[in-house]
Amino acid sequence: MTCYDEETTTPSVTPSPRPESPVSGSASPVVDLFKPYYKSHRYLHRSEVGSDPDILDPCSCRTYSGGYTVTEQSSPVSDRWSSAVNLFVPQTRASDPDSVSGHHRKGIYSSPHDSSRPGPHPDTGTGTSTSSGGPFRDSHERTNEAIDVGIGGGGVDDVSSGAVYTTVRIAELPGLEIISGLLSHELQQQLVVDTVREYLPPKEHLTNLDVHYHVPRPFNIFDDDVELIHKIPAKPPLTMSEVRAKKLRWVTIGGQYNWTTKVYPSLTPGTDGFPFFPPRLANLLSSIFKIKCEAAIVNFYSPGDILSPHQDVAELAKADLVSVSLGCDCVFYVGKTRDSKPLPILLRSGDIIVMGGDSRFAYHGVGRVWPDTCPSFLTDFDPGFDRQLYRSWVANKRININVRQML
Ligand SMILES: O=C(O)CCC(=O)C(=O)O
Repeated sequence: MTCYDEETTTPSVTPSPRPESPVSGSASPVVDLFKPYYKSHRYLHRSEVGSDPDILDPCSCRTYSGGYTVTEQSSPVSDRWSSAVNLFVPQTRASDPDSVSGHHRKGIYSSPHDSSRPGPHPDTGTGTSTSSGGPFRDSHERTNEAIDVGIGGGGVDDVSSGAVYTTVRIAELPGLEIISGLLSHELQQQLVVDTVREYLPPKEHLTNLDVHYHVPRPFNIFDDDVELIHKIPAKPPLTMSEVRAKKLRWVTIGGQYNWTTKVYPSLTPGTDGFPFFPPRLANLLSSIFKIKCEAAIVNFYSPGDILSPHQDVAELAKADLVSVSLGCDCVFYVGKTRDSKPLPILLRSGDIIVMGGDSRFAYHGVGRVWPDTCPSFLTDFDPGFDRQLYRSWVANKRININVRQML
């Protein structure tokens, strides 16, 4: 891993030392074109993003003029997805009349132009625009059109009416999709709760902390009565508030990728002894994406953390990689190779990046996580555990659920 600065708290255990991909063609890059972006965005304020034409905002693509060819499509949400969502969100929460529920009911899906989000409101003007030569239409206009005429798209085959989501594609990066508006607020809440309740606790689910500490299992990051004892007796323990504040960087679920040997376990997914992959999450994602969910890394970012550019090449499968963003906003970089100009993308809570096809092995990384940008629907609800602790933890966190098919 190349670390561009000292901001990453635990560089030796951050999830980025990926091997070089055979598809990149070159051994080590001659010129690293990602590096200047990390440097220049390091102190970029969130309010400045809207006026930076070099950063693609999936909610207002027409302001982008950074050189990539951007197209945007609105699509109705499918019945298949609605059913998967209803299975995912427990009935008690789904039946809350003030919240969301129900098949096809409007409001189950968050708007890609969510007005409850912090930061500048996206541009909802009308008309036809071009990025660097690629025509696209304003997403608001397309959204209405999609509702009115009920056209499909984005691989959805069983089309329902009402809810829509948007897919942004980049001509120079075929197979890359940025999807907004597919995950309702309630679904995002449930994913964050599941991260704490289901993904972190099992002893099979290793975290970056396991390298140096005895992590108590089931691991409960809100249990302030316990400390994590250092494996070297002379070293001080870690308090749970330090864990929450910055020290916890990732947990692996399902097939446990070994960051030292850089291989997945030899066990076949689904056979005895293979670590548990949460079935509801698998069902949810595989209902719409071309992936068998077998392994995932859940990344936890605090403001100041970065993830250096890398490729994800450990998986034998060429299936899509599906990456879900929750919590604070960030700038995500993606480029074909390390020495091609990366595309900076503003990611918000609920956005999904799909890396498939020719972009499955693209270089990517995270350059900046903005403090105080976690949407209120993720901070102000009852998560079922200590509300104060939860709130102060999530308010400045970005959580990324990065799901892969191994074989
Ligand atoms: O946090 C993200 O959006 C990307 C994470 C990632 O690239 C990875 O875990 O390999």
